[in-house]
Amino acid sequence: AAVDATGQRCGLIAIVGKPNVGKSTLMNALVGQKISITSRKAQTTRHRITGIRTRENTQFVFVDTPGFQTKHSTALNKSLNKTVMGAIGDVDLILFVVEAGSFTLADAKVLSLFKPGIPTLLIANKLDEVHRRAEIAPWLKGMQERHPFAEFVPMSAKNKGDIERLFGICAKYLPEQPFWYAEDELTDRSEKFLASETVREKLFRFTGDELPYTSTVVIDKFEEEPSKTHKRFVRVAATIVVERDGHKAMVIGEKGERLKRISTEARQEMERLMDAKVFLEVWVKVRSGWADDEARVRSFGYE
Ligand code: GDP
Ligand code: K
Ligand code: MG
Repeated sequence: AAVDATGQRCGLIAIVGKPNVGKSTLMNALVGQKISITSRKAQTTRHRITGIRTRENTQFVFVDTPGFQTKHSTALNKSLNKTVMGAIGDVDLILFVVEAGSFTLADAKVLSLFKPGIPTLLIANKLDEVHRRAEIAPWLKGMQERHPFAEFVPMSAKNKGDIERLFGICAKYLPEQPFWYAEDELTDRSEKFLASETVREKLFRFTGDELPYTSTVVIDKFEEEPSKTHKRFVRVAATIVVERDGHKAMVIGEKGERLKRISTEARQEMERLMDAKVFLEVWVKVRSGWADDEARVRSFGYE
């Protein structure tokens, strides 16, 4: 390979796996900031999200992806899977994330999508939840027989030491070329996009398992206004779209308590993220069947 005169390395690293294995948690730990929303529910991540981290002469451009959906074939799920496929086509390295010690049919399905030739690391995440560590070695040996992984990385996305080690491993696979982004850039996503994701995360977090995944958030207004009292002032109006009247009642909660909590926490997080004073209004609307309606799925911002 040609040696780049700047001595810089830079490349694209896709984070891929079935739902809930910790992809977004890993991405946020690598970026050092919360860029991608996380929750214990599948379908939390619905878009391709780029997270950037520049360390000395290396720029890591991570791509977090939705978990590959193998269960229901709605228009939304098809769109999510397309996003995953698009993200793994042309990268320098794939981080294939599974839960340490486990390999299910859903994991196998994801692995079968990989084109040969792209170096792939097996990230055996949530090692902290494995109580019988002795079983990991034979499990890794079995994984070695399934796929020619470049390396095995048993780790916990929550452990800073493991993240440090992972940076060292990833750097080796990135080509020598000048940086693509400014050194302090963290994501290629807009503040408006991050605002809608923030509302969606709080929605997922504060509604129990009773709220189906077929809800989404649309930003109706995102305007920065001049302010005498604040460095930045941003006015945001968001609509939570649900499928049924019953779901709407669930989101609003008794005397509006739940919606208030969602709004307050979302606003606080937006203020941290944007370093601005935020005025946030959140509405709830019913649009039955939107997740099965291709045109609607597109109009709500999915690819
Ligand atoms: P994704 O769907 O693959 O993006 O998964 P998320 O990042 O949203 O994480 C799913 C759940 O797993 C969340 O509740 C995380 O807090 C949890 N999680 C992620 N990484 C770890 C880890 O290393 N250890 C443990 N114990 N939990 C983790
Ligand atoms: K999740
Ligand atoms: Mg995710």
